Amino acid sequence: VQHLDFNGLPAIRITAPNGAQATILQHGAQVVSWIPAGGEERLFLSERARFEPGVPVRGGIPICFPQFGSRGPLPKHGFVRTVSWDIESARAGSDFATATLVLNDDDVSRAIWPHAFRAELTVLISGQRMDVELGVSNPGDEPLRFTCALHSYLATREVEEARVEGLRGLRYLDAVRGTEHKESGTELMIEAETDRIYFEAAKPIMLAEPRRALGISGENLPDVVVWNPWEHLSATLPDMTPLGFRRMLCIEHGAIGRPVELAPGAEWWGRQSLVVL
Ligand code: TA6
Repeated sequence: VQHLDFNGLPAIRITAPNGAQATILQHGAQVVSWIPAGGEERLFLSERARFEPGVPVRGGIPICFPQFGSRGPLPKHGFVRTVSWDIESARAGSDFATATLVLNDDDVSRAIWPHAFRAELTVLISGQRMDVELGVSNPGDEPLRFTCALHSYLATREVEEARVEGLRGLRYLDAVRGTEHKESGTELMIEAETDRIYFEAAKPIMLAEPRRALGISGENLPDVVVWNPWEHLSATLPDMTPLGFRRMLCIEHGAIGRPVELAPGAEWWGRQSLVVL
């Protein structure tokens, strides 16, 4: 376990004995790099990402909480992605490494969202796999209600050559057009701006590229967002390079369609797992 400065922000790097490695910023508890054992970087991080307190970092796995997107009164994607989390623990075992970061409510959070909460982000890497788990507990005396997502920017060599499999038959919201559909294809290809929320995706998803593939599965995170800004939207994002959109595809498990309700004293967790296939 190594503490480091990552473009000016404090981070920790966990490395398993088999060489698998992940780097997590305290800013947003955001995973910004994952390299499986003997492999290559699997997360996209924009070359123009900004690394400043209060600003979201473009790439890696931002945590959207307690609101996904603009589906409510809070700032877009909530507020935990732009504040500093504490490192609770980090260690390596015989074939894994893990770290947990925590965030509790404080004056700043209560001014935005007037609730007591405790959030924990645990990253566990083994050879070819990374589990990212968000845990939330309600220490207050009123119910908590939230939506969330693990907004994973997966690296692609060339997004137009990638296919997303495992979505067939799912109901989805096409957020580019504002229309609802049922997925009829066995493979989704990314050839234009794509922003979809697939609901109740029970089966694993696969991101297939020529000569490599990644399996993506969720537990307690029933919905899956697929997002690529493509050329025009990307050009309006100052933290993306002109060709950056070709090197990424966001596939994000979340609890979006049905908010999570936590009674006083209750706990919840949701996990997304990435596996090199
Ligand atoms: O997850 C998809 C999405 O909600 C898109 O609509 C897009 O706006 C994206 O997130 C990125 O949001 P951001 O606030 O990080 O620019």
